[in-house]
Amino acid sequence: MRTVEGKVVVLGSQGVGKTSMIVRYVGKMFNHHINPTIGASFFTCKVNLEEARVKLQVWDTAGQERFRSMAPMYYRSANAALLVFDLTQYNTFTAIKTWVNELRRNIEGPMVLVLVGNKSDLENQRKVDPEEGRKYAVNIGATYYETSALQNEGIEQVFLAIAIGLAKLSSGSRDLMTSLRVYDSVSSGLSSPDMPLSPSSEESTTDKSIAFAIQERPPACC
Ligand SMILES: Nc1nc2c(ncn2[C@@H]2O[C@H](COP(=O)(O)OP(=O)(O)OP(=O)(O)O)[C@@H](O)[C@H]2O)c(=O)[nH]1
Ligand SMILES: [Mg+2]
Repeated sequence: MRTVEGKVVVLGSQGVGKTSMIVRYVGKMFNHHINPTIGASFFTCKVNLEEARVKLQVWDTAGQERFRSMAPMYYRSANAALLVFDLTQYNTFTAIKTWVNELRRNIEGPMVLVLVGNKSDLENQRKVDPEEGRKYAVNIGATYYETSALQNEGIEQVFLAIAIGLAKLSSGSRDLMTSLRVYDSVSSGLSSPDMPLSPSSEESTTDKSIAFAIQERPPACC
């Protein structure tokens, strides 16, 4: 079985629900008292597809303006970007366009893009039309999802889309191969302890684990 390891950066304005989405997916819960992310947090999870196992290293960035300058550290080596906005705050959708322009300016290789409008449970406060989100996603070559981390809607699909995108990227031409790690875990003997080949792990479609969550402090100002 082919194993693909890729880095995912999660970008978006403060408070759009980036961490809540990841915690919902990885931890299967919603924390009503989540703190704003400081610097960045790191999570890992695995998605088993028919054609490959995909191991995601997810970098959850901080949306607060004071951490903006740290973002390049995370997106430069990323194979996929999860671009999250809040469906009830139009300015957070506009902010995505700034992120996309920045990625275009700084990233040369191919990147899987997934655009997400979160907080779909707040339908009566919606400010971004689904059609507008969809159109913009097509424009930038992304897939579009609307989610509710609170009500656990659409979250699985988002991570599945990333995994499928990375698996496709890894089977593209060599010229397109980026920093993705691809190996055959059986024949190369590269199976790692955290990815056991036991029948139980094969049975599940997704295996999510919080490897560790770190809170990185920004470099001290001089
Ligand atoms: N109604 C609703 N609230 C949500 C949802 N997801 C997150 N929230 C709330 O939005 C607020 C911000 O959530 P976070 O996950 O911390 O947002 P973030 O994007 O990680 O924010 P930063 O780390 O500061 O960039 C919290 O009060 C969450 O409870 C959702 O799907 N629906
Ligand atoms: Mg956060």
